[in-house]
Amino acid sequence: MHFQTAALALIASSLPGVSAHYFFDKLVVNGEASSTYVRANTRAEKYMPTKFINTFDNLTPLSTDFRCNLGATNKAAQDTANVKAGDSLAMVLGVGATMKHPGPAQVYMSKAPSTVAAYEGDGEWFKIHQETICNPDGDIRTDAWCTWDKDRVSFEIPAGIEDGEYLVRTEHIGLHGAHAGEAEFYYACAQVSVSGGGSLVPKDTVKIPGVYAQSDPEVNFSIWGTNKAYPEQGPGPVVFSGSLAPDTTPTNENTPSSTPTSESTPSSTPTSTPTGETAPINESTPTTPTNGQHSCRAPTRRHARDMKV
Ligand SMILES: [Cu+2]
Repeated sequence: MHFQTAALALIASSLPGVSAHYFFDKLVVNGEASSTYVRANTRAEKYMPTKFINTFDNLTPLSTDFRCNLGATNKAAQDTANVKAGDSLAMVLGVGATMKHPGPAQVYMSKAPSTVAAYEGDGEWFKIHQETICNPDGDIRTDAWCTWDKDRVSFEIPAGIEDGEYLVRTEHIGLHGAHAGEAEFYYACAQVSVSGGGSLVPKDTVKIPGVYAQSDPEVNFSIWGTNKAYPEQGPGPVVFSGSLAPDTTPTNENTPSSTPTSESTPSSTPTSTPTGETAPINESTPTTPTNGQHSCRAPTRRHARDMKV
């Protein structure tokens, strides 16, 4: 339910122990959810997102701890999950939260040189899963997104990857503030040991940090006003298919007529750093979102609408 007045929201935000925003804290293996495989972060308020600006705990997507979250890059989880290549897994949000922010989800993996418990994620990362728009007729501010109101991101360990120990990083990006440079990143790492795999080494790899720039159209995107289509590839690199056929050979003769220019900032997206934290700078942006979207700009704000009061 939505709060009608700021006063009520303020009261709600001061309630102790009430969850706001969200965090991934469980890995589902063979149908069983366990938090022992997931690296815990050390945030004072661990459900708060990382942002490029007006962030929390001084963490941004350009920080080393953007790999696994604050304090979790060099701190092992309790356990490492034994999984098979091809297995279906999921990462689940804590405290019964659901992803009630519009935006995509991604899952990345990075192979540890030895044990994943000792691995700080400074190697190559590849994307194994991506969820963007599932319901094109839906509202891009809410239920158009595959992730909308779900409590988990489900994915498969690619069948062809090499055996070994890996970090698995699941991430959801809330885009409601992205028009003003304030995309919200929610992410955590699980530890897995893969067996039964193949010999494929993914090519489209990235470093974390480094996977996103603030000007990337996928994270600098307005869901307000007149919407453009969300970039199909999603944030970061292309998804590794895990198949034996290299995906470098075009399967039809219609090669793209032009090199995508998507690295440049879309003209309708605000490119300047917001001058203030208050009003969206796009005039077509509703000043008061009416669908339950709140602004997460001020560090003191909470998700009043997520609170069951
Ligand atoms: Cu938020």
